[in-house]
Amino acid sequence: MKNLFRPRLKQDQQNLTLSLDKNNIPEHVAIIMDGNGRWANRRGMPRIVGHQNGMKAVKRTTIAADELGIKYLTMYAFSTENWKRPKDEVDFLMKLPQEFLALEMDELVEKNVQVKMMGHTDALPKYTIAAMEEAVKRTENNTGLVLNFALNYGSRREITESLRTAVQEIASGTLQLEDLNEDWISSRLLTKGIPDPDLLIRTGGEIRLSNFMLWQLAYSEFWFTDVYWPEFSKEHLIAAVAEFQRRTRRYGGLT
Ligand code: V07
Repeated sequence: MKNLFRPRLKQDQQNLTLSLDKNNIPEHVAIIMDGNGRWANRRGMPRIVGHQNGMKAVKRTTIAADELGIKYLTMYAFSTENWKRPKDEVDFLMKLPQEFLALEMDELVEKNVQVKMMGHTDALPKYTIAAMEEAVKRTENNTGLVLNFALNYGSRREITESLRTAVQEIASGTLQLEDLNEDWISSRLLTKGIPDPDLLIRTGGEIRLSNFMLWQLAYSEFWFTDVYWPEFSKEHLIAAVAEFQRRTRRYGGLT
């Protein structure tokens, strides 16, 4: 099952990186990190081992993205649909932010990464929220790559809530109907202050959006791979960015 063509040498990786156009690096990359459970199953291990290894891939990919010059990285860690999974698995997932903080954060803090969060956090256990808030707080003065975790995120709910706000503000007279435009809506979404993704990556073989950033991905390039998330490496990220550059080159200078 091992991919014999995956470059293993630092030199190969540098050559791959050098093949990219430095002037056309996507500013914001969003990732649907799928295939953790299946990766574990294939090895005869419990699904949670897949999630554990998925967490390591989060750190690895963040560092790789930073090295390529990507400025914003949004990672879909838990969807509003994920509550339907077995309770044991959900309980385990809810402990991952804590574990990430304990095991993986030091290196990211050192690399000047800023952690942000988007999602409907009300429904999460207290210790999950506490760990996320600590990750955000520990990095709030950092100025490097923004690592934005989507946790208990659902795009239709996000859009629905902005619509409710709009109707309320119009009813109370604080918003005029003619001022309700695309910019107003964008400014009320959970991504406020973050540019729309230039590139969406989904691992794990499924070719769908699964209620992820429906508004924000309107003009993004999509890149899908069968690779399971725990196996995602810098080479895959470079391949995705290279494909992004091939597709956007024809507009060169015009966009
Ligand atoms: C989760 C690991 C990645 C693969 C996809 C699902 C499992 C990192 C976090 C995290 C979240 C917030 C934070 C620090 C770390 C995380 C969940 C699941 C729920 F401040 N990975 N990861 N959270 N997985």
